[in-house]
Amino acid sequence: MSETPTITPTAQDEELDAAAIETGRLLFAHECRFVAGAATTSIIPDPDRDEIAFAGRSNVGKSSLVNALTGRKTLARTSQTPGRTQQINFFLLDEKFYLVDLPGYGYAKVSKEKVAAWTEVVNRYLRGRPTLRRLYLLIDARHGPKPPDRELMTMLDKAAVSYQVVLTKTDKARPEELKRAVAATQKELNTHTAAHPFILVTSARTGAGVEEMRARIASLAELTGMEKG
Ligand SMILES: Nc1nc2c(ncn2[C@@H]2O[C@H](COP(=O)(O)OP(=O)(O)OP(=O)(O)O)[C@@H](O)[C@H]2O)c(=O)[nH]1
Ligand SMILES: [Mg+2]
Repeated sequence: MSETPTITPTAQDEELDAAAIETGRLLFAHECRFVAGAATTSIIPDPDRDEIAFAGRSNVGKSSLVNALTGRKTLARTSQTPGRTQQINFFLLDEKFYLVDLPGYGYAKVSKEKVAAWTEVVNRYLRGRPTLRRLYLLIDARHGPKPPDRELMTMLDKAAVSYQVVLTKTDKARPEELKRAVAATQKELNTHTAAHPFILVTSARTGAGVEEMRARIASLAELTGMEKG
């Protein structure tokens, strides 16, 4: 395990003050409950509230980050085996907005047919969700963006879905790996129109970057007025 990374979201984005961190903490201290698991587009909840979603390759740590943000270890199921999340899971935070945990793309250890089926569901969801305010695209801090991440970015640009990259598992990344991943991601972001220019840097294991991310989401919620419909 390496030291806590020195690159933090605040080093690159507008400074977060203590009040913003507290607002984020308070928001995520509210109740968060599972409301739906959709394996087909027909049973996705109506777009009756705003939402934010978590996407990325299998095993990158999407479900773990949802748990870290909400401070609940077992809200979203996680696994060492890629392909744990096989449906789109909706969690309602503070009765206000949904956190959406998506199945991963990439090297899931399940049948090709199954992967193809859920990829289709995820793509349809991403292209046609008017209430999706921000997609967090998770990328492993040891590896940086891979071809499937680029493909997703291009698709999101076309669909005009606002998204932001979150580097994950920084506790496992050596400082030079993290630096390389940040540089490669920044270079990639320059070519994508719908991408947020700043990168969030997190570890669900150590909690690094998690309170900053809560604060960012809280300010996004204020900005878009994420409220009950
Ligand atoms: N060291 C470390 N391990 C992590 C971190 N986040 C997740 N993991 C581990 O990575 C594995 C995959 O985590 P998940 O959260 O299930 O990943 P996922 O992206 O939801 O995976 P799918 O549902 O298969 O797409 C689990 O063994 C987690 O414990 C982290 O920040 N640091
Ligand atoms: Mg998962």
